[in-house]
Amino acid sequence: TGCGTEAPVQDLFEVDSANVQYTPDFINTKYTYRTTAVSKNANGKYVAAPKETLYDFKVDRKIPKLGVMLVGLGGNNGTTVTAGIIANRRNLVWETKEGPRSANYYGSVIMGSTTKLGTDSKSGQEINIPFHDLLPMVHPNDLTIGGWDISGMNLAEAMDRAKVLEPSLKSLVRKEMALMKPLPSIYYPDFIAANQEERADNLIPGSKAEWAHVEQIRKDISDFKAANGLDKVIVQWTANTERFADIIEGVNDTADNLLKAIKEGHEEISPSTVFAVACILDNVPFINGSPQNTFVPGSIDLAEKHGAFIGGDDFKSGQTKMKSALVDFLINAGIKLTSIASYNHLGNNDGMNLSSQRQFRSKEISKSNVVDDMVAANTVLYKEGEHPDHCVVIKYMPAVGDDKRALDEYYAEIFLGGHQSISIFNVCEDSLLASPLIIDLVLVAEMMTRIEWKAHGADAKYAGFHSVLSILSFMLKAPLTPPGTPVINSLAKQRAALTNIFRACVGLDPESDMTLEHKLF
Ligand code: NAI
Ligand code: DG6
Repeated sequence: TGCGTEAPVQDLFEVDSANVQYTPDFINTKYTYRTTAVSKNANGKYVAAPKETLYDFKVDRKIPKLGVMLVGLGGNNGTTVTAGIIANRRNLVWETKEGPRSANYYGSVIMGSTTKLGTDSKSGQEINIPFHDLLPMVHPNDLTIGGWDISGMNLAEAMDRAKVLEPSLKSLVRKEMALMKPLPSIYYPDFIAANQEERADNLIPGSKAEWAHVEQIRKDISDFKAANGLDKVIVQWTANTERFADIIEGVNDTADNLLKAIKEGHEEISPSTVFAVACILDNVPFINGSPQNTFVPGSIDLAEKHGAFIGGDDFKSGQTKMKSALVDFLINAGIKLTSIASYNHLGNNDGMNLSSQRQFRSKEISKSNVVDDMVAANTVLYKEGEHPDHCVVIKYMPAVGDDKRALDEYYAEIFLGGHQSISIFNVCEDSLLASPLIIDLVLVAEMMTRIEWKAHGADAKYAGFHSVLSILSFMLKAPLTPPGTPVINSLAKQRAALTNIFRACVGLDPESDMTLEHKLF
């Protein structure tokens, strides 16, 4: 290793570089960030100049005992992810009509995918390692799970209601799930569909925002932490999609106004924003897995003031994940995509909530914006302001339950006026696709709490990443980014950002895939 002590044996690899030092507690790295600065000269010609910036990264190697609290614990996602973690922790195997199945983390980029570490110095072959081993990350089997729901069902009954898991698997986790009961939550009926009222039987009193709600949530988190001997907690919203909140000057536009509005019981503050505020005040990372505008400007301002992490919005599981890969492929292949017709129907409780217009509108917005940056980047195919037609339809069809059907038609113009049509029929088992994303969001958000960096030099002070964790974009449909910074929707770019930031933390250059070592004649 560089000039420090040996990396502990639990690390799968160590970096042999003078720029990287391992101590028992930290990995310290001097990293050269190489970019290209572009300007225009007097003749209007672009001038591209290679630029180098030196940073110091510091990664805390101590893996904490981590808790995750889900808002919406008794829903389809909440029960599926909980049962999935129990199944993995206990290495369960269960019978299905196709034979025995065993617990896995398929669908999690952190637990189910690998990344290229480098090239074998002797054979020239790629060496790939599990993504999870790039940095010292929490293992999902070690997560302690808790949370809130407006429905008071224990998780065994709630997983039956969800109709997601095989009966044979349910019977193996039933005992443990039955012992788990969501904490009472806040319910402001105007924010979710009226058809949800029936399940709202586990409530903290009050039907609009109030400061006591913030305090109760903060208490719930600190009680959960103490009761389970946890070092850290991450909170994630996987509750019903809310309608958008109006952005009102003096109410939710700044941190101070937002706090005041909650104290005054303003009706335009949503439950998800109240949860976000409670978490931010205690520096508990808060991630929004639904499409609504939880992060009104005042909550982003508050997070920045407290240096607290927030991330969102809306899990990107089946149809949209496919879209952010396919549109990237088409446009980068020089094919002019002219329309996307995206239809889907589903029959779970999420679908029932989305059958209400105002909640559907939140989802429509988050599903519609996912191609904007890819279109805007291709100035050869699209004139300024030109955009493919894009239509999103969602219908509630109880019979198909959680097995959402997504039908997409991509229509594109090709060489010399020809056309290419791609039709996709995608059966997205909604909660089984979303649950691994919930895990990834927790693991990455936690990792980010242990990374500090600064400009290289004696005077600079270490700091964390910006409060808005745009590194989580791969898992999210409408990625929240620091105010004024670009949104990246391309799935490939999102994964590259995640991989290469992690590589930078251990002093490794971005993986360029140039493989020049194999190309010299
Ligand atoms: P679900 O309807 O089964 O579960 C939501 C749960 O939240 C319910 O148990 C409900 O009682 C509870 N809830 C509602 N308001 C609450 C509040 N104020 N406090 C605490 N609990 C509350 O829905 P599902 O399928 O689990 O999805 C959850 C959210 O994730 C939805 O907003 C959905 O749009 C979003 N989502 C789901 C994806 C998926 O593939 N399953 C992907 C992308 C987003
Ligand atoms: C209808 O699309 C219901 C939604 O909640 C989705 O199932 C969820 O947002 C996942 O969407 P996608 O587009 O990532 O499959």
